[in-house]
Amino acid sequence: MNDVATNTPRTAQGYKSSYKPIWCPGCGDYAVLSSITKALAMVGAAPEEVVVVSGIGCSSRIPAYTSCYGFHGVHGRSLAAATGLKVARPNLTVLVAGGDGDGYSIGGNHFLHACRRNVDLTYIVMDNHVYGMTKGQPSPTTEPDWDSKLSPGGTGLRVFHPLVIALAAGANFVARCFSGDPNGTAEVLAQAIRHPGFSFVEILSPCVTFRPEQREWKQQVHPAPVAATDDPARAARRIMTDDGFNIGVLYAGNRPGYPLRAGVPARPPSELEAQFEV
Ligand SMILES: Cc1ncc(C[n+]2csc(CCOP(=O)(O)OP(=O)(O)O)c2C)c(N)n1
Ligand code: SF4
Repeated sequence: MNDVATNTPRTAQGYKSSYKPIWCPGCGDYAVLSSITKALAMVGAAPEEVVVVSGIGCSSRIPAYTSCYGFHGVHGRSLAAATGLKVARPNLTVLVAGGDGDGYSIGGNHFLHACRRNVDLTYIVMDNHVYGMTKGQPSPTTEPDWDSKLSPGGTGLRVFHPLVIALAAGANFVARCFSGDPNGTAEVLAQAIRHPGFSFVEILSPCVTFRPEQREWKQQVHPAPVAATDDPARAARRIMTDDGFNIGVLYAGNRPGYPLRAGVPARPPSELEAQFEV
């Protein structure tokens, strides 16, 4: 984590903006927003020293609902923008938020390389196994037999396994959470923010509109039966053989993060603009 902790006691409310979220009633993302603001209060980072970067999707609306700086970017490109930001301004706490379509489909390549680079970021994916914003197309984490108007009979495609892929690609912290457990999720997010290097937190967050059956996740999730390991191969084996509903920190590694040069003076925007004048 970067050096932004202060002695000022902070409340989750202090990280919320005045904009009212427009998610569907019952969407899991409301609780994720609340967990993010709780985690930031636990960490104690000043809102003006935190940036929330996102792509496009229902979940990617998160930055607007926080009082931190925000960047609502291009679909699938949040990690590229966040990596550049963190390298240029290492003293900022940078969170990246989005959906499974945004992060694993169009953004899949950035996901792999963000894990590999191990820049000190916290990547939060609200996984609802569907493209919510564009009205219910299957995503890389959609079950192969999910039958819908847009995928009659199911896609038949094997699902993408984000947690194991993150481990193989070099992420330094891997966790799975459930939006219906906002306090537990906030604790994990606070750990993820404090952990150096690239932290990946996958949050099962139901899309009640296009996947109403995901309301049952509440009965299916359970705490991971063993503590987090620092051995990526062991973590991968555990994740490959679990039921997909183990909640908690699953891997906390010690790989050195991408070297960041703290203290590099920020350049005025006019100087940067001058470089791109044609
Ligand atoms: C380059 C580009 N391609 C496609 C889209 C259309 N698009 C917007 S959101 C979205 C999917 C969002 O799904 P997901 O990331 O899973 O987030 P959710 O809405 O479920 O939270 C797509 C395909 C776009 N905005 N830009
Ligand atoms: S469409 Fe789904 S993901 Fe989007 S706001 Fe509604 S419930 Fe949430």
